[in-house]
Amino acid sequence: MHQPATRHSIDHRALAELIKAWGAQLGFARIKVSDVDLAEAERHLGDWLARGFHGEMAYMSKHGRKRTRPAALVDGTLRVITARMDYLPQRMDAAQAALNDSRIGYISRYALGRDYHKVMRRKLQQLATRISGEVGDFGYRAFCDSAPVMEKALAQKSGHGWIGKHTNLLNRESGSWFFLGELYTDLPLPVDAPVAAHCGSCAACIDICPTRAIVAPYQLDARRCISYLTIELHGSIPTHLRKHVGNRIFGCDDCQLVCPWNRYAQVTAQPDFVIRHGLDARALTALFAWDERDFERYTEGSAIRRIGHVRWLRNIAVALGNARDQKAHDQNARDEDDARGDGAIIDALRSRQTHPSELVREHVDWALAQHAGRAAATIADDCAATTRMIAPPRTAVAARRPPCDRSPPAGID
Ligand code: B12
Ligand code: SF4
Ligand code: SF4
Repeated sequence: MHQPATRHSIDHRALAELIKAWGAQLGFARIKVSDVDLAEAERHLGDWLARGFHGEMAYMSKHGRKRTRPAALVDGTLRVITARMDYLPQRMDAAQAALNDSRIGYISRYALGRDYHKVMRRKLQQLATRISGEVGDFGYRAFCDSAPVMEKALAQKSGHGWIGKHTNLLNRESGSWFFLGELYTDLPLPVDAPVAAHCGSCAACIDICPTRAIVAPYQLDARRCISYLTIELHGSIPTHLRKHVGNRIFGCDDCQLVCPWNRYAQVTAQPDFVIRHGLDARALTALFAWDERDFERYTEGSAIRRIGHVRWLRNIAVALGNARDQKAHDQNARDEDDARGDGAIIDALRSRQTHPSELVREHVDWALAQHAGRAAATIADDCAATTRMIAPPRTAVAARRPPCDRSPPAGID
């Protein structure tokens, strides 16, 4: 039977290779090792917090130096075993198609399958168990977006890729559609080197961002980011940003969809990230009809559940306010609601006008006002067009007509 090595007899170089091989067997795309010097990231984090870019995310500021000093979080930490796992559940053109159809609820690709926090932490725990089978007891803690950890900076230092201008980590082989996780450890493993950045003069992510949240390369004002607005924010979505949220009801992927390096992204092989309940392309009206029990049932084991039913309705109300009656959509209708046109959207919104939550009611009222405003604008446009068609502007008839009553002027059949 295999005997664990004693601490002083461990060949750490060989062990690091073994850990990487086990990681691959567990489904990680890559495992690497970082040291614990995060001085540069600490400076950037300090600036980011000082500018208030974290908004309501108090957890980003409340742990002091623990976030940037791994040994302050877990005593004795010498190295960080960094892991990434691909999650893209389908080809990117399917994502783009859902985004382009304003009556579909767009859910970020990362949240369509099982909650990644659970998947990653379970696998990191399995990795730790295999390591202790080799070396005996050792000091470690597993993290995935679950503690004050600078995950991107640690992954960047250990060569998983570079931090792009959109502030996500990406690399040349697989783009950016992956999660990050870590094992903080007291094993003095050899560290991996960082890789060069390859954004060059590209600024596609900055240009595409619907809410102008990437205020400068590598700097994200989270308060404007749709991911923050739809997932982290508890209260009302600022009205000036609602139109720009479009049909994104949970997170946002635009800056990743446009990134040229994501042409090389692979669809995940992880069964855990397979799309559940057709959530990649469900009609907004169908999702809005979920009651609390439906919400609990359909989001079981999913990252979506953390926002709760009220914020789910808040987000969908905004998207319904932005949904357009496009005839083209009817040809792609996926269910009956979808085929009924704008009437179904208005009916759905009205059905929530008396919802017990003030937050929901306020967003529903906003959404209905959008449709009313658009209807009025359409009538005014139609009127102007009709007026232009029926008489030259300088004729007395055209000048005297009211803005629009949609009835043909006298003398026109
Ligand atoms: C807070 C948070 C958010 C916030 C803020 C995002 C942010 N950029 O900070 C919000 C809610 C907006 C968010 C959104 C998303 N998130 Co998030 N989020 C986090 C979290 C918890 C902390 C990130 C953090 O430390 N921010 C602090 C600031 C200071 O860091 P930063 O913006 O990255 O800045 C760094 C660099 O840009 C650079 N820098 C800063 N300023 C400057 C200036 C110059 C001149 C230079 C050169 C560099 C530089 O240094 C900084 C420190 O390394 C991490 C998990 C974790 N514990 O790390 C997940 C995490 C970053 N999120 C993740 C994901 C998947 C997302 C979304 C894609 C989800 C979605 N589809 O909606 C979006 C992407 C939005 C975006 N463009 O970043 C993944 C990213 C995986 C990857 N491949 O990078 C993580 C790592 C979770 C995980 N375990 O997988 N997220
Ligand atoms: S996730 Fe969306 S809103 Fe946030 S920075 Fe990227 S494109 Fe902008
Ligand atoms: S879109 Fe361009 S600038 Fe943005 S992360 Fe990708 S390569 Fe870098």
